[in-house]
Amino acid sequence: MIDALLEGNRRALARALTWVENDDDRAQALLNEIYPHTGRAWVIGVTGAPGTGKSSLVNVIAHSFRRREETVGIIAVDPTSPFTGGAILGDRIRMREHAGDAGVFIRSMATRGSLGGLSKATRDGIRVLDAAGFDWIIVETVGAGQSEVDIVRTAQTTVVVEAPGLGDDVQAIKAGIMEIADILVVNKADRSGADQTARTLKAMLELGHPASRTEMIQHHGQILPVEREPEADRPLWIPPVVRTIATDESGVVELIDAIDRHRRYIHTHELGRQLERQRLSIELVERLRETVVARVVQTVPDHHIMRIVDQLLARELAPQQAVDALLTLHDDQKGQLGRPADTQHRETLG
Ligand SMILES: Nc1nc2c(ncn2[C@@H]2O[C@H](COP(=O)(O)OP(=O)(O)O)[C@@H](O)[C@H]2O)c(=O)[nH]1
Ligand SMILES: [Mg+2]
Repeated sequence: MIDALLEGNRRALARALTWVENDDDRAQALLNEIYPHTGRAWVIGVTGAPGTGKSSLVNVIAHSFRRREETVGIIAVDPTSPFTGGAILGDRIRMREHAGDAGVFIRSMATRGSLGGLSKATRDGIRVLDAAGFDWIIVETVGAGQSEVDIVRTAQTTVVVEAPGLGDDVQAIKAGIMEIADILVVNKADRSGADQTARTLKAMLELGHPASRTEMIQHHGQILPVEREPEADRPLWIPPVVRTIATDESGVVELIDAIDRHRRYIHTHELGRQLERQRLSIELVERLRETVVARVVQTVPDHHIMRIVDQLLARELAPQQAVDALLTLHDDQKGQLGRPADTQHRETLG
């Protein structure tokens, strides 16, 4: 299975992605094995409000890369409507369009379980496509909240898509995703209001919007923006505003050019490793949090947890004391289940 995947076998790829999506036990074993073969693809995140034309754009971006004989893996994540609506249907149509082209692989990820689970599944899905040898991986996600922002942060180049006429405000500002945009796209440039939307975005950038003068730093697992003065040897990346019409491919050459320029910027200034380090440390803390919570919930019996909730209600325990109590219960429970080595260690310590 691993060999087939590394050779880019499509059936192995589809199966691996299903395991990842379902959080199957086999997924973890596979991911451990393929990890050394990852880190080669360039990941593009495409985000924006529903209906802005993300899927249509991803489609034409993929066509452009294919014309250069570069391969493309696509993951479409739609946390808002996993089983209903046009998203999945649209992706079916799209898949048919690329059918028979071994250089494109498209997968829709449905939401099962927590949003934390979704960003984990997306990251793992990216690694599966990466190991299978795709040059580019495009992740399409609805920009609606923090969890989507987290998903987008796994990308090397983030494209935020706007469209005129979706509301009075620029959607991305509301969702707080402007700050993570490397490239801003005003799609549906054939519609009236496109110029106004582009002007609004440019004005925001010129006003010194955080995106134009800050960089993110990783601090104890959280990303914080820091202000940075321009340096002679490393100019700031100012997100370009690109106008496109996804349905007839206008502006797509400019968009691809912006993506290429952004990738070159990161290479030229040797930022790749530093940014990857940030992404990995954030992922580490996220996974640690998820694993610790799962372990505690697994080992501590339900009635103990309920009793702690009762104590919270009765104001006998403060919330942080409740957490400490749960962790103590977890440690005790583990002691009772007792591996001999553990017990010995405890006695030595005791
Ligand atoms: N007029 C116009 N319609 C577009 C354009 N791009 C996409 N659409 C249409 O907008 C609708 C939503 O597009 P879709 O790609 O599914 O948006 P998504 O929800 O952001 O993925 C579809 O009916 C598209 O055909 C465009 O540039 N101009
Ligand atoms: Mg879509």
